[in-house]
Amino acid sequence: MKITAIDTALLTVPTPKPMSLEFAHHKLVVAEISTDEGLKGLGYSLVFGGGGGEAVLAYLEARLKPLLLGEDPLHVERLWEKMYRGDRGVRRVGIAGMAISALDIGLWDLAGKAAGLPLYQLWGGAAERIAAYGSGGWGRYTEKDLVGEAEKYAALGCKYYKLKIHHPDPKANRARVETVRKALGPGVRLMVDVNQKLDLQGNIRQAQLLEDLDLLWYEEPVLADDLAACAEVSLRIRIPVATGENNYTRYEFRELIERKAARYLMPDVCRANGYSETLKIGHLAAAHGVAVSPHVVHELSLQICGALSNGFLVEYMDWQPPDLFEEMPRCEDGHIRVPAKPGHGMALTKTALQKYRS
Ligand code: SMN
Ligand code: MG
Repeated sequence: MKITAIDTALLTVPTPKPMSLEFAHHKLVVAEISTDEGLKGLGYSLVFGGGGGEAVLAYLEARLKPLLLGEDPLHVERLWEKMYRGDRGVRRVGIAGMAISALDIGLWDLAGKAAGLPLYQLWGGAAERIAAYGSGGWGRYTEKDLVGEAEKYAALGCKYYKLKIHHPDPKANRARVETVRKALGPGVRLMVDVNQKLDLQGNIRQAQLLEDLDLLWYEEPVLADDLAACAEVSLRIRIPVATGENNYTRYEFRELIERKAARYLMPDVCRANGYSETLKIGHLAAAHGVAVSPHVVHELSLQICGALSNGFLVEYMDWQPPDLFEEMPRCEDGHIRVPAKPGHGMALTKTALQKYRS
């Protein structure tokens, strides 16, 4: 089989309320890989909030696409290496990592379709239904928005809900967490997300104020670049730390593991150089008894959790308009079934490209 064309597009997709209070839209960098045998693979990278989407597309088009044209798509590992080693002066993080991710996801979609298997089964098959946590709780939400969103996920059976703690006053963050906890009751456990906004002392103070609330995890305490600081937070606070959505390679995750910087690792398949690298990160984590809870894009991440015995929760953000994908995996009883179609199972609707093209 040979790759004959890669058609790309940048989609700008509006978000619903209350998410729109924080982000008006997200962008999707889409790559459809065609072959001489008629089989096609869909790859995309979700650019949350949209910032940098144009650059991801430009790097993919100019530097990566020429490396794949004419190649056999079933040699995914070999093609991943070719892309990863293509520009040694550009580290495969940030924009370049997101561009490789889109193509790697498209190559795996093709491989799954060629094998006639959903990816989680091709990769070993650990589970076909994955527990999901409701996620959102952004800083611009009022308490009413916050509780409304949390209750919506609880009504779908989700046993966990994650909110942001972005207020500069740690007591205000505590009050928001308490409000949600009171509204949901003991049946739903909470997680909090700092999104890199604090330093070591700030985290120690904030975490102390939250310690009695039985939180499942305390997320991304410090700048994602500073793995040493994350390790120090992990050592000094009593809530388990989760991190990884802004870490990109097996090497960064190895260091997070070695430094015992987190109890939960959260690679993002659209950032961390695709399914190929995320699977390696997942297996590395398994060797150290660390759980993997992939970051957002649950529709794609389900395949990773379904393939890993140390796969934990998928992050469920229900924001996609119904005319974007043909079928969006739905949450029932707090769980989402891994798509059973060959490949990753996701397809854009016939109208999505026209309607959302930037
Ligand atoms: C988050 C940040 C940026 C994009 C999507 C989601 C957030 C999370 O940190 O973990 O949900
Ligand atoms: Mg986060």
